[in-house]
Amino acid sequence: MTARRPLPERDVLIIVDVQNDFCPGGALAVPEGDSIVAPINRMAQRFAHVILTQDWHPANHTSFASAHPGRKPYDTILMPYGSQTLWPDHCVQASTGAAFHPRLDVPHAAAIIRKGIHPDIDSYSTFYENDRTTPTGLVGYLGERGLSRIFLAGLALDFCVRYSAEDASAHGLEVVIVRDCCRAINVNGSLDQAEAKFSEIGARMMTSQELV
Ligand code: VGL
Ligand code: ZN
Repeated sequence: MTARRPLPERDVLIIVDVQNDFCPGGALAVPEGDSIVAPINRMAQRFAHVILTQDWHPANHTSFASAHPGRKPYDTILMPYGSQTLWPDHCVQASTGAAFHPRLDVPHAAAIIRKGIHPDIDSYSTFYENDRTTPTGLVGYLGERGLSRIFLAGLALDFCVRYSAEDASAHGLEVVIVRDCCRAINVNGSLDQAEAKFSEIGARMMTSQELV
């Protein structure tokens, strides 16, 4: 891609969960999670369409290990909607941990999709909750605006970014992963599984240097 040529009108950048709790010092810190903030800010300037997502759980959310006596973070349990990794309490609605990283600077973002708001179900994908059927409305939002190619950046590569990519691809959207603008949690083989999924769905890998 030639530098500075305007991106096609159908392109949208989705910045996933760049929140304090997913950065070093946070409750569910992703290694180097904060290192993606500066390149994301730079790259976002090239996009006319930007959407932010925000993990946004009620206290006692079912994805928290603390809600399951005898369980600890990173255990896996079976929920009515399938298998669920249990997490430390994180991104509790309106807490400092749930706030965007203070250096995230994307004032032209047009929408914020909040996910994981229902007490009894987790949500990684920014399109569907983990039952894979309860929608967030993002498919309709993108469709109505004619946005058909999504660039994904953020945290965590092996959870929210991965499931967002899968759902987007299932809806016929073209998916680009901006690899240097993502970081992974990497628990129980999740990073390898995510990479395998990305190639299975034909997601394109790019770097932010190719975009700025
Ligand atoms: C996420 C674990 C728990 C994510 C959210 O956004 O990737 N991961 N909640
Ligand atoms: Zn969460």
